[in-house]
Amino acid sequence: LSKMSKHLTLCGTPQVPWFPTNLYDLDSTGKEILGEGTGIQEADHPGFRDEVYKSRRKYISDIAYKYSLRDEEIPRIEYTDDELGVWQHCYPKLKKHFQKNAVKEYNDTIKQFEEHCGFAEDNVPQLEDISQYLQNTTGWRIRPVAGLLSQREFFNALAFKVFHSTQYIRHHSVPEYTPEPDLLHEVIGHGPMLANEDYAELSHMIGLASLGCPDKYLPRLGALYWFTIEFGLCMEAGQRKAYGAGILSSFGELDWCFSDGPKFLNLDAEDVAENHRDYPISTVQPYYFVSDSWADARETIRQYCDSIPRAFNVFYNEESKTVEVDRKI
Ligand code: HBI
Ligand code: FE
Repeated sequence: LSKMSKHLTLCGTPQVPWFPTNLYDLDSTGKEILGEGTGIQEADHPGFRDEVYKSRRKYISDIAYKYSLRDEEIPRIEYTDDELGVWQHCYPKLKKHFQKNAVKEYNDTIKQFEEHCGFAEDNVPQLEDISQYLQNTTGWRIRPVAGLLSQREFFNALAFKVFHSTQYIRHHSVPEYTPEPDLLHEVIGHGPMLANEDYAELSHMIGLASLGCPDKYLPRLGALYWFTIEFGLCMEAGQRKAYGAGILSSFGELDWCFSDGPKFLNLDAEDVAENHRDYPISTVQPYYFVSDSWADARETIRQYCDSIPRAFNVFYNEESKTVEVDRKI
């Protein structure tokens, strides 16, 4: 109750849900996993009958549950031959698409990741090495998580430049399919872009806007996150290029997105938040949103975030890794 009362007096409005104001507050979150994170329930999950795989998932999930942001480092995983095999199959094959279809910023950072974070065709990178690199470039860091979090918890962390990343790898029987975010989606899709300020700022704005926001805005911010950070495209020298992690980490999305199949709409944050909240999560996207530039993407997201009714403003203090809350007069 003390936390709640502190925020309540700070914000002075009864309907403000609790939100973290210190990086280490996040250690008390991220424990409730939606979907298959804690064990594989769905019979259509490729690992459903594989006891070895299920105990492997539990072992890796336990690392996430035990980890604290105050710890020296995220424990390193000795990936098995099966897990390395999935990486060796996917990473080189995905890379073939990037030169032509990924934004320049992505291609620049992938080179850095190969130099500094152990990215190689025959090596699975460690979350700790990526987190260290991010902390030294854009100030972002990774926190291991066992699976999908609530939108409230996932977005709260973005306000502190914390990206929750899974550490397990999809089942080796279908290397090109995963029913849930796995290490490949996170480190090939999201990782490189979090090292770029223009892209990382989009996630940070959404995170800050989510702090203590009324519940009804979470699915709206979710749609915004989905059509930018997960499936966004940006114009580059007159060509559409992908920056969304859900595109860059998926063979199906890359093939479809760069075919003449999908519709492409101009990114308008208000339109996305109000009219595009019912996107499919297990098939390719019927349409994508494109921005003319990073500045355009930032501007429309900022405008929407500023329009969310909240009796206070928040400011992220990079040095102290805290969020300062100022009541609007
Ligand atoms: N949880 N661990 C995790 N990773 C995500 O990408 C994630 C999540 N919870 C909610 C969520 N994403 C969605 O709201 C967004 O993808 C829109
Ligand atoms: Fe993702």
